[in-house]
Amino acid sequence: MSVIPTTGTAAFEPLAEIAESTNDSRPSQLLTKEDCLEIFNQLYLARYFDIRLIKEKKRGRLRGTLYSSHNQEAILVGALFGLKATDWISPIHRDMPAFFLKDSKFQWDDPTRSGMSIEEVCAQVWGKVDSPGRARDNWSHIGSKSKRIIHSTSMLAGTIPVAAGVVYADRMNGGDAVVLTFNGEGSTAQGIFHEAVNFAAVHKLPVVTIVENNQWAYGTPVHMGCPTPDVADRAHGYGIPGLVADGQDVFDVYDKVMAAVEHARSGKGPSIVECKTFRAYGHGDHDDDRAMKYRPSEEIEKGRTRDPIAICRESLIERGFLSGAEAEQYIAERKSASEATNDDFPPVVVEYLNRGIEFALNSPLPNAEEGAMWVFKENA
Ligand SMILES: Cc1ncc(C[n+]2csc(CCOP(=O)(O)OP(=O)(O)O)c2C)c(N)n1
Ligand SMILES: [Mg+2]
Repeated sequence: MSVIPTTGTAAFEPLAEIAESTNDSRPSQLLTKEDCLEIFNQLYLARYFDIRLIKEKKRGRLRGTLYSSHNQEAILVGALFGLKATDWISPIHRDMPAFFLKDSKFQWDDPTRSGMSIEEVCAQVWGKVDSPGRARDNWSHIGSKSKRIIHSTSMLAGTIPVAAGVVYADRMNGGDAVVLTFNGEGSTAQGIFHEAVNFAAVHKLPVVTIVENNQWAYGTPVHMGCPTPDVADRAHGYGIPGLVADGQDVFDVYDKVMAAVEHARSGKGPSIVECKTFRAYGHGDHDDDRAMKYRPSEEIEKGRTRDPIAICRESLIERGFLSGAEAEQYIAERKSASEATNDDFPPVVVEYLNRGIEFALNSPLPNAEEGAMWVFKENA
């Protein structure tokens, strides 16, 4: 994996260092054993959330469209792990776990942390009154100013200009916040993507654009949406760095995003971090059967071989952080929702999500009168 060649000016030094650094000097090598095990648990949590929702829907306990993040969890966990609580994020449809993973390092249950609680997120998924969206919109269409999560919308790439504006304002107020915007590779072909990244580049705003390149935008393959070999090549046009990360390797994502975050925080401006991955299922669950037809079966099989949980497990064994029976305790990798059971996941993960689901099931539906509220300004 390498930094895409840029103009080679000194402004890009920290990112160039990452590309050239030896294994020992990468940011992830400074992570402690506890950090690494926490990252491993977060991967399990993101995977379990996905698998459990698929099971819940099959049981008829859930409605709505599932945009699975299966096989893409390392991007969310690796990108979010090194952020400060004061940083902003801008997730989209495939990033549901980002809402509860933000600022969750060792403090999943802390109500004051700068991320949504698992209860809030589950209530959102179940369309209940205690959710941020109060059943008014799609699952991922939520945000929180106080938790520094930019409200997700359906308009692909439409939140990047919002993100740029938010950190522009933060800088003017003396803050040092960075924003991570998450986007599919298909979204990078939108006009607004170019406008927003250009604006961020001109004003040297601390905007890190994460591109989750899962090779498909609904039924459109990446080569029909992007003419360059890497989506990160688009960075050339804005005079900003473009990095390519192995999206299956949580530590490679962490390294590249941390380099981009440091670059942004120190005032050197935005960058693009493309994370190469593969969409495990259909665009949404309504598209699962069709996706088996428009994508060759060999491609699907190959794209799902490098499971992020397995790759993280191997790294932890290599670093001596996992060994013996402990290393083989919970084998969740390469299992579909119908194959995986609770025994494939650490109990802490299962219990955490159970609490969220329990809360959602017990939360009431909103009153019907709410349907006409908040469209126009309400009288206080
Ligand atoms: C501006 C805009 N055009 C089209 C759509 C419909 N749409 C929703 S998701 C999607 C595919 C997005 O692909 P990508 O950006 O690669 O993200 P992925 O779903 O693969 O994670 C499309 C075409 C939309 N929501 N917004
Ligand atoms: Mg895509």
